Amino acid sequence: MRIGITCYPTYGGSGVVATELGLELAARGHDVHFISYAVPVRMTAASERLHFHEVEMLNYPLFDHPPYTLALATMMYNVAVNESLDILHVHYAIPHSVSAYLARAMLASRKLPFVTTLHGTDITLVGADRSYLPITRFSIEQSDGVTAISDYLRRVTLREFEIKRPVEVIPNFVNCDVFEPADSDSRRNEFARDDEKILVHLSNFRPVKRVTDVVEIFHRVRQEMPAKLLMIGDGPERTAAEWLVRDKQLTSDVIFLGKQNQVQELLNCADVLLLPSDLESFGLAALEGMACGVPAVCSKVGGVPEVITDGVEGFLVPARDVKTMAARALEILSDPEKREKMGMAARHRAATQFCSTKIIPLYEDLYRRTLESR
Ligand code: GMT
Repeated sequence: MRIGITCYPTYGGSGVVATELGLELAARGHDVHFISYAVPVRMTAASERLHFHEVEMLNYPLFDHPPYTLALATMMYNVAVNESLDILHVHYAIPHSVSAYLARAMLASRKLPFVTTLHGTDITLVGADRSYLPITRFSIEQSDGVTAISDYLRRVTLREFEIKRPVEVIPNFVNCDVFEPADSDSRRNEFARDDEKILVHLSNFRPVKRVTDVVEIFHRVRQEMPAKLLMIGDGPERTAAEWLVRDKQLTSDVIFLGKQNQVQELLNCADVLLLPSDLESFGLAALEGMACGVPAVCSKVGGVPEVITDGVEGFLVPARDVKTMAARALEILSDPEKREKMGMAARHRAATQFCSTKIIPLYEDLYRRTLESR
């Protein structure tokens, strides 16, 4: 198939999922055309089946807000015509599904179905804003196929948006050959001494991620044992987190690594992953850690319980309860046997339920069904 994929190219779960999906589809012989305003962060591989089309914006003084939705729709139309696309797959409803709707309408005689994948904040935060709700609902209803990355998100979408059409759950996935437990080449020694434990956090440092809670949890752990915290990512809450690190006199134990691409190498150094978000529709970072054999301590919110069973692959704790999260992290870190057992369970769950080899065929099947039904 010739597949157009649109996503936000920035550091965020939906862009990561869309990019990894494109890479996997290309590896399986499909022609994949990414259409966005920048090359997606994890699109590091090059192949004859992977293409990128940049949406360029006309900056005319009249426009206070250049109309990206229209520029994107135009580029979708152009790529569809020039590359004979069979289908478009947009990740994150706003504004991508609206652009896809316009491109499909412009191509009426050729038929260009589009699939929308909902990721979370497009529904829970942005889409639920009353100013965006009607057009988000409209573009979801108009999509030829709709998927949500967890059953939690499917239920919220149907309820909040009163969607009448079916929404399928296709969970997020991880390449289990890339994200796998460390061998002897682990970079652990770059960050910690042998007697120190390593905790890790990976996100875009948005307020919903509660990165200051990560520091609070680490502070409590650090009072009990020698440890280091790796902070992977960047975003609006980094300054607050750095301030708290200085305030708690943890500067020599907390390492801010910024945005990284080869996150598997860093996850592989860790003993436990912290994800204390206020909300997660899925929690891709936790899954990537699990595939590397790292148990996670997460907030019990949204779709996270669909990925982690409390006490098996990690622990689920009510959001903002940093005291219990620290206690749970210590429980793992102070008991090597428990850490080993949970790490193995985490890897097993990731490999048996969320491996890309299991999930990518579900998307291929959806594309085929969507094409047949048009
Ligand atoms: O969490 C973010 O801030 C990024 C956001 C996105 O859309 O890029 O992530 C959402 O999609 C991820 C990939 O499907 C999920 O793993 C995250 O749980 C989800 N974030 C939230 O629901 C807050």
